[in-house]
Amino acid sequence: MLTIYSDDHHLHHGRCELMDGQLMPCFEMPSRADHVLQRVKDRELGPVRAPHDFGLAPLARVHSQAYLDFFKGAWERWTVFGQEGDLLPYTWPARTLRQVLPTSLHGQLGYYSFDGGAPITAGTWQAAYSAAQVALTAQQAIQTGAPAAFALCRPPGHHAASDLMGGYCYLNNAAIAAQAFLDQGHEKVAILDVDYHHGNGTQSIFYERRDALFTSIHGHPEAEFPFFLGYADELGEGAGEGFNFNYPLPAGSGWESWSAALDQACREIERYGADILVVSLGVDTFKDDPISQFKLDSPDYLAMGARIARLGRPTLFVMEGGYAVEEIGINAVNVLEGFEEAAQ
Ligand code: SP5
Ligand code: ZN
Repeated sequence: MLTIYSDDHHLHHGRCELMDGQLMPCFEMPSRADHVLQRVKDRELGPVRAPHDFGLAPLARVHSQAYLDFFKGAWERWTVFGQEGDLLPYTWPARTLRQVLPTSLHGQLGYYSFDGGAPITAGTWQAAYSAAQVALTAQQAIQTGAPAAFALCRPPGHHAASDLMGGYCYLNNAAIAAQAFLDQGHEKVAILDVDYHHGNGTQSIFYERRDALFTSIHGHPEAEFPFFLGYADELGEGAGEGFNFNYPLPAGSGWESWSAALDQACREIERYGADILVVSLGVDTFKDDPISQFKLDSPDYLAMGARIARLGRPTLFVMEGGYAVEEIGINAVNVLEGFEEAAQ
């Protein structure tokens, strides 16, 4: 399988995130992608290529222009304050407040974010921009005939909505690629989000549309980030009604219940008749993940890939979460190897 990868992800290394009530060192770090790349090479998964540059237009198909402009310019504005550290938001337009765009940097950052978990550093824009190009380059490989490809994206993307960053995510790599498939002639794209956390950004981007089916298996939002989306009764709205399926599972879930949810999601994808599949590949479902509560073990990821292969669709894998850094390469590449083994 072809892997697309850019070294630019090293430009993004947040110092701190606000999580569980405290400022903590970021769990989302450059060594994550380094380990995945190393495993791709060790296992001789296939060629590794650098991304092409498709520019901003395909990003603007998913994100608002105002959001892109803000994100691109935020660090420059922050340096004017003469601060040392990363930029984090601290006030959000919650209930009773107005959805109004203030002029101040901090006001605007609150407007364009939903948590304190996505720090902006000097290199964050470039890293996120390149990650989106990684996804688009892998998408193009499939568009031109490859049966599958792996977009080794970092930072991840599935929490980012049209005009919101959060949960380590800035640009929604999977949604940008899915939209590119639609813009290039596909009519039905299915997204399968297997990250431990609900892909609230991806869901919201496609919630009122029927040209993309969103399915997600994740920790129950009653008890898990992002808390405010990802419930089973979210089925889509308007033209998108019936094209959104969430499978929230309790803490402690292992392969038995997780794979039963995967079977259900796969059945929906088959019923939908997707002509292309985008997998938001997070491996923070791993038993030793430091911020997650599922119990998948490394061999389970081989079975996950095999089940996905049985869908028989051209498949784009987009890297999302996974914070057990030592094992992230084994687990992510196991999905890809399980897929390839079963696809033959
Ligand atoms: C892409 C992705 O996986 N983003 C995840 C962002 C999660 N941020 C909040 C994590 C809260 C973790 N709470 C863990 C409690 C265990 N002690
Ligand atoms: Zn996650």
